[in-house]
Amino acid sequence: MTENSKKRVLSGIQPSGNLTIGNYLGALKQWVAEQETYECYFCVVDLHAITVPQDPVKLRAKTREVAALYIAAGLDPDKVTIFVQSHVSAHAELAWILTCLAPMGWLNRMTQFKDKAAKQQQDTISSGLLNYPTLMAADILLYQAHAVPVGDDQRQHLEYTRDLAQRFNHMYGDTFILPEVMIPKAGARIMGLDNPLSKMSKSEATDSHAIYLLDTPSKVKKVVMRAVTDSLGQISFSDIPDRAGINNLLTIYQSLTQLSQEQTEARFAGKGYGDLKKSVVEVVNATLEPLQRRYSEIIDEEKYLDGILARGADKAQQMANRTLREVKEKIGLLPTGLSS
Ligand code: ATP
Ligand code: LTN
Repeated sequence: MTENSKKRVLSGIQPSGNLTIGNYLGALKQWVAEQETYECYFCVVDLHAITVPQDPVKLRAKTREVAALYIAAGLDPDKVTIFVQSHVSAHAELAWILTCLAPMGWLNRMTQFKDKAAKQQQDTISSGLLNYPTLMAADILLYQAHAVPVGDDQRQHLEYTRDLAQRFNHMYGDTFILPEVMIPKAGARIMGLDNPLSKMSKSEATDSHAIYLLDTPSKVKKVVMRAVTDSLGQISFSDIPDRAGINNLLTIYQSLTQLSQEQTEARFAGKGYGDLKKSVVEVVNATLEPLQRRYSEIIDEEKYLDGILARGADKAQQMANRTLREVKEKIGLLPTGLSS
């Protein structure tokens, strides 16, 4: 298939902390699998990260770190476009245009906003946090993405993106492709190891909450061996809340080994929770070892990484500006008169 006849995919991760195994299983792992089939755009969504307070020095470092992890996880910069969201100003511009079209009621319903706002002091919640899904819609619609590979928590934001695209198309004529959400069959929602009823999240502060992609083998072992389970002693998949800890460990194991649920359960027949935890430690460390090796090669090669991001921004700009020009024309913004 030629580049132009391929369907397009866009996705992104916020440089808001250390990437977790949840980010890997819900997002990165599917991205790597899709790079052969789709024309792919993967961005580090720094403008999303600043919807909550960030330290400027850390934000810059995390942005490079996340980009390096994209490559270390297996994305090939010669096949996919890797870029930093704020390097392509069309994102912020389209986000503003869509903000003027987005009913407040739609935004007020977003569960991620409610969850994140609940964790902050009322008077410090930014209007950017409320508008976050509109920026995400702009990210996706600028590239006329057919599909968006994300974890389960982003389903509602994708519906919002489609609704907004439909609204624009209805008001100004067909402009945007309506993107489909692409959720992995296993690993779409990895839960916290300290609290298997809440989603594993990179901005959660506690020590025993997550497996981070750059954790040492001994840190992985410590956090997995401490993971919350139950006292039933039964190793099987289950959606009963009391069994969420075991379900989560089995899910991590299953997603990393690519086994079916049946095969996974069969592997642990007659075994105890300690055996399951040890096996999870083994597969996690076997996955992280080559990723971390590659990461340490890339992160110190500043020129290599910056070159990839510069080329990525160039390529992304071409696509994004084409869509933005069309949008501006349709809504009646006066062109500069300069041909670009
Ligand atoms: P934050 O805590 O800063 O909100 P996050 O860890 O939830 O961050 P995002 O940057 O918002 O991560 O998400 C990046 C991608 O990773 C999204 O596609 C999201 O659905 C996916 N993802 C995040 N956490 C998980 C998880 N626990 N399980 C599966 N997928 C996840
Ligand atoms: N909102 C997403 C991150 C994100 C994203 C995107 C994902 C921002 N823009 C565009 C897919 C496509 C999240 O995971 N919290």
